[in-house]
Amino acid sequence: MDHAAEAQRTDLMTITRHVLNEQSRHPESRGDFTILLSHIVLGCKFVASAVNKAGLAKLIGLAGETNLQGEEQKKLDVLSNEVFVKALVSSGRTCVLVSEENEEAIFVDASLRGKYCVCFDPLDGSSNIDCGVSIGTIFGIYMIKDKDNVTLDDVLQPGTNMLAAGYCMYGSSCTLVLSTGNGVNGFTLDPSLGEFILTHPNIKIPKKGKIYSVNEGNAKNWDAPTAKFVEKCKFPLDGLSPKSLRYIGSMVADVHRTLLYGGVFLYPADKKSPNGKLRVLYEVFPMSFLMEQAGGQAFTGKQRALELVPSKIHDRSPIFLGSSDDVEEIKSLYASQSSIA
Ligand code: AFP
Repeated sequence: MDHAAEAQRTDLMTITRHVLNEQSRHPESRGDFTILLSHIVLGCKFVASAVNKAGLAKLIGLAGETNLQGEEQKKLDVLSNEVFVKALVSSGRTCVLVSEENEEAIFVDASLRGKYCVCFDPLDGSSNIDCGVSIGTIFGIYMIKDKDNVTLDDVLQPGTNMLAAGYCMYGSSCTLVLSTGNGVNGFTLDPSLGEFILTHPNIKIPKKGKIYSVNEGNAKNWDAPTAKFVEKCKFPLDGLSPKSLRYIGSMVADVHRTLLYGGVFLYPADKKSPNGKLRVLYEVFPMSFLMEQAGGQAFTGKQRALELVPSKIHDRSPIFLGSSDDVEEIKSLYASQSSIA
């Protein structure tokens, strides 16, 4: 990057300007999505600032509660959740919210109701907070079917119905990656301006990658296709170099690297967790949407991930996502297993 030229840049594409540009291509649009997004962006900025200050402010540490997955909740999780719920409700554009931190869906009061449903994990990867490793917020946005008759079915929709998805990574820089169904764009927070600036336009994942990303500590419980795929990554039969293993254990960071460098991220089913670990509505769907929009694929071991239909808001699913050729290889391993069975 030419830093001198960057410093002189005067035509900045902020995330708001970008979304307004997209909106102008839909003359019927009344700006509701732009308003909703600006509230999500506000939440991300708040969490970015809280994450940066956490060590100093002694925000790190247990809040003394456990969330519904039985995980210890950190203060930052609690804070981030409160910030996002309040930001989304006050946007006046949401109707139903599903958060990783709330057992039940939140139905917004009729006076503040809008047409969007947002499913989100306010601070994913929270076990990484104490050691300063990248963590993130993940979100997926749907449109409700009938504003006057809102039910859980409005969020229990297949991922193919999602209008937009994104994540914000709180790492060495703060990066917000967004797709509104027209490709994927990445914006980096300029702390001096307090604005997300377009830095990664039209992200396309490489067709094939050199990295695989998985928690190999679970290998003894994997099914045969997963074990075979990982074996092939390490000992390729076709004379190619082995793939490198990279695993942070923070989905946003692992998926962000996969999106930019290519390769595959997997959190498969295993004997102990037949549905894997990751949650459909606010982990699997948004990341699968982004992967497909960037030219990659997302597969559950049985089907295209976005075609799942969750039956409960905190459902989990195995997931394999990343470069198209790599996911294709996994699909064919599962296909040959089912043809043997
Ligand atoms: P935490 O929020 O408990 O750190 O879990 C993070 C996460 O949901 C996701 O971000 C990671 O990809 C995955 O779990 C890591 O799981 P393992 O620790 O089992 O590898």
